[in-house]
Amino acid sequence: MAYTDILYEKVNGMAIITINRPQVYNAFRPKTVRELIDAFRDAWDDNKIGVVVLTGTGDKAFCVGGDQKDRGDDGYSEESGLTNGIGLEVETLHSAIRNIPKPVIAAVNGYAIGGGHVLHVVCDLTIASDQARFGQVGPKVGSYDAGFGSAYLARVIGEKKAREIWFLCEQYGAEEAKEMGLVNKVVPHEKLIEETKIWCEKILDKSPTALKMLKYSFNADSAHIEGITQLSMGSLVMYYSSEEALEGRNAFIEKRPVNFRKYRR
Ligand code: S0N
Repeated sequence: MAYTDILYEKVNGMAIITINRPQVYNAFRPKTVRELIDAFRDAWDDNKIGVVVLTGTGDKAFCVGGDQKDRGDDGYSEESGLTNGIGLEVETLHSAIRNIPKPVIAAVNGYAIGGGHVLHVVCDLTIASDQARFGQVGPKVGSYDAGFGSAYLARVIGEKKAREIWFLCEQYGAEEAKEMGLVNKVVPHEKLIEETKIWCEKILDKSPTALKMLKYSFNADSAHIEGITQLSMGSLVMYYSSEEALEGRNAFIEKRPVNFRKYRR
């Protein structure tokens, strides 16, 4: 597959996948998600690869979720040609990140927001630049991820904090994210890739089979969330075509305050 939306390189046992849409803060469209799945598949199949890094181009953003400018009135299906779901294969991407039998490290270089935040949550480890910002925005823009994005997040940082993140839609700095247990390490911005590679080297020194079995055993305890994700995406496609959800998308695109209060009647 020829990539336009991501960069993909393999160096000394590491596969580095970079979301490359800086003009929209590395938001993803259907093609981006397909390319990410393809790259994870390639890293999965390549026995020389022992660890995968997911990051974003530039200083501003890791990924800010679905591209709101590409979102139609009933999801993203026009562009993707998909007949099911919201038109973005995010559930397949989440499964690829979770099930690839090698550790995946998110190197968060800026905003990790919305669906972009969920991507780092499902990675095995997260190393954050001190400039990184974390948060969910679904209830502000007429969307939600009620699978790994919420149920698994609650396992990582606890129910109260996970509910706060989704219900208030605020942003959190890197140090605060570390205190919550949302990231493993915070490093000065300019050291992010260097430190991530040091972690990769440490992982590459370890037994690949032991790492694979440990990853599978960690996953087993939360595997049922995949079913919740499928239900979530199935309901999201219906929600996306509602006037209420479109108010969220339109307010963001039109750069105006959102008015969800009119739907509380
Ligand atoms: C990222 C934010 C906080 C940055 O704010 P800041 O610094 O004030 O910059 P802006 O001027 O707002 O943005 C800079 C430029 O980037 C564009 N842009 C930003 N985000 C997006 C986006 N998601 N899609 C398209 N363009 C984006 C801005 O428009 C601006 O460009 P110009 O100047 O040309 O207008 C802030 O921008 C922000 O909050 N963005 C919204 C993020 C967002 O809505 N993400 C989608 C969130 N969705 C969910 O959370 C739903 C659940 C979910 O994760 C999911 C699950 C399954 C499938 C899809 C999704 C999904 O993500 O939709």
